[in-house]
Amino acid sequence: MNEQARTVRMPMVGRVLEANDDVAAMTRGDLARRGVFAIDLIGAPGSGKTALLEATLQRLKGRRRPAVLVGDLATRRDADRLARWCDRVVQISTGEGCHLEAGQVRVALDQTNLEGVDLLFIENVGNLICPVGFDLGQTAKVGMFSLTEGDDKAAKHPYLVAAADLLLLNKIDLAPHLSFDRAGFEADVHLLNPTVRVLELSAVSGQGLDEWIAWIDRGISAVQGETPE
Ligand SMILES: Nc1nc2c(ncn2[C@@H]2O[C@H](COP(=O)(O)OP(=O)(O)O)[C@@H](O)[C@H]2O)c(=O)[nH]1
Ligand SMILES: [Mg+2]
Ligand SMILES: [Zn+2]
Repeated sequence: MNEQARTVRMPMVGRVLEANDDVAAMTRGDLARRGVFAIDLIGAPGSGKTALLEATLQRLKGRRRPAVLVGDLATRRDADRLARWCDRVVQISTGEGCHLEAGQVRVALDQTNLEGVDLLFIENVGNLICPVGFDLGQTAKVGMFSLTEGDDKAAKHPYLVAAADLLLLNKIDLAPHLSFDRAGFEADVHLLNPTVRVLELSAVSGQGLDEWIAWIDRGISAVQGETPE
């Protein structure tokens, strides 16, 4: 057998904590009662999660009332970046934890004034693998890939692709400098999740942000039982 080509299948790091799902269900109920559209944003370190949230918060200023939870092993650098644009930001320090869990989100929400909040962003720990298996009580899971990661990453991370309600392909401004097969990437995505939308965008140039904001607006309308404009 060709050793280089051998594949060893590993079980998904998944629903190891049933208690996690119970806590997530409570959070989901609370957020739904409050009319909060909650997004769990999952992507690799450096894919541009915080950059996208910075650009998004700027665009939503004065029009929506967002809150943000951001998970990292260490530092509150992301929270400091985001606090420039939003006054309800909580950094969750996970220590050695490589994903957020529902209990951490619940504690952070208890420390957040949710009065009037209609939108919650949860920036998960930079990791494409185990965050997928931990329900946080979100309304939607958004997966982020970026051009600098290479066009094979959707195929290599099937659980995120399959679980995502929306996939973002960030750093599209760098396309002229990279050999990234966008059609091949989309084909891999749609083999794993035929209906998911792939939204190409750039947190830096702003390309695609109108569509992203429109998707968020539709999510808020749906949660609040409004007819979308
Ligand atoms: N060219 C380009 N750079 C980006 C874009 N989004 C993020 N970056 C850069 O990528 C790096 C990592 O971004 P960051 O938001 O910290 O990623 P995170 O770890 O996923 O939160 C930073 O240097 C950003 O300026 C983008 O759309 N285009
Ligand atoms: Mg970040
Ligand atoms: Zn983990």
